[in-house]
Amino acid sequence: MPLEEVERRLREAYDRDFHFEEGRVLGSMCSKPEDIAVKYHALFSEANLGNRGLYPGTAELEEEIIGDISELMHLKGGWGQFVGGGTEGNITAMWIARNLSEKKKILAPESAHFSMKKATDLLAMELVDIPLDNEYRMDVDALEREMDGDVAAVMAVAGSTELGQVDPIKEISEVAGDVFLHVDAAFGGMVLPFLEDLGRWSGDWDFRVNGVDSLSVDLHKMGMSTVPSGILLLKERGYVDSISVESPYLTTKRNIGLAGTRPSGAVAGAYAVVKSMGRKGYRDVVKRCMENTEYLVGKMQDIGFEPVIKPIMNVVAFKTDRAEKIRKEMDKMGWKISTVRRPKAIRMVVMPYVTRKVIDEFTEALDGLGYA
Ligand code: 0PR
Repeated sequence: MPLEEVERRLREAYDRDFHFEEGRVLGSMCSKPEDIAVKYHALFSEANLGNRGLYPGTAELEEEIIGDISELMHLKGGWGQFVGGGTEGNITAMWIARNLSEKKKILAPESAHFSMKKATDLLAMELVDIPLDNEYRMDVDALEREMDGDVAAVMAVAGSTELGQVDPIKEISEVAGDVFLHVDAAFGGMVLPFLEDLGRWSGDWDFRVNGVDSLSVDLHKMGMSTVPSGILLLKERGYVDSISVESPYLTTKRNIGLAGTRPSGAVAGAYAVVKSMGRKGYRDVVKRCMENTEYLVGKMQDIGFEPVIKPIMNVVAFKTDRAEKIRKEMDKMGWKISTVRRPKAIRMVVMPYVTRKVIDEFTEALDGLGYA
């Protein structure tokens, strides 16, 4: 194709996509990455940490950010690596738990992300859904009833996909005892530390809880960095021996993780955004998102919708029997929201690009449907 034609075709596809800055996507857990993240992601586009020895510079950036995020999650020592996202984080954690325990059962809350189904399918493990309490957190008594000698891992969620709810991780850890405990903080990991700073959250949910063995957190969600940017943290470095394989023809003797070639531009992108925003930068973003979430709740209540739970983070769902109908009709008007199955609800994620003006326009359009 002539270059002009190629570029025209790319532009056309780009224009057909929805873009966060247009403000009409209210159901995404990703955000427009910071400019500095995009710039340095592009600069490091050829880097491949799968063959670490060729990229000592990028490897150093990875180590530094893993160190910073470990500190944020109160992990001292341990081990961490960039992964493709929450899915790869969850699958890798379950892979380790299976190999360490040589057992097959995973106990996870009903609210767990669907990537847990992929994990158990791929690893030929068995996923047992643990029911939720009336606040939609994992029911610890129900977990206790399911604990037996076949359990390879318990997993808990810190910031559930549908409601932004946080499981009672300390209590879960007490019930799990010595069994491997994984925390999925894909979304909440870059929200909860700053909610704590703001006095909006208290209670341990990360490596401060002694029994937590692994935790995944995504920088391409509330970390404001480029896709794909997940991080998996392990309490003990030795855990990776259970999944590492010999890689004789590479610059390192053993290869660790699901991916071979690893998309490492995202590491530079993450470095750029984490270091330039710092704790204060993220705290300010979370503060604004929470204020806008509360503004959305107020506006929704004004037009007759009630939240399923008082939002803990910037994910909020509103009860309605007509969730799917509302989603479709709002979609026709260009608004992208998502739905929750249980309880039936419409769901919004108040990402940094969701402004009060957008919320006003959205609630006005929703009110016009007359479905409250
Ligand atoms: N764990 C939790 C708690 C999640 O919410 C998600 C994704 C994952 C794991 C999996 O993460 P990756 O998708 O990075 O592998 N949650 C959203 C979802 O699947 C992600 C999302 C992102 C949805 C952008 C919509 C969107 O526009 O629903």
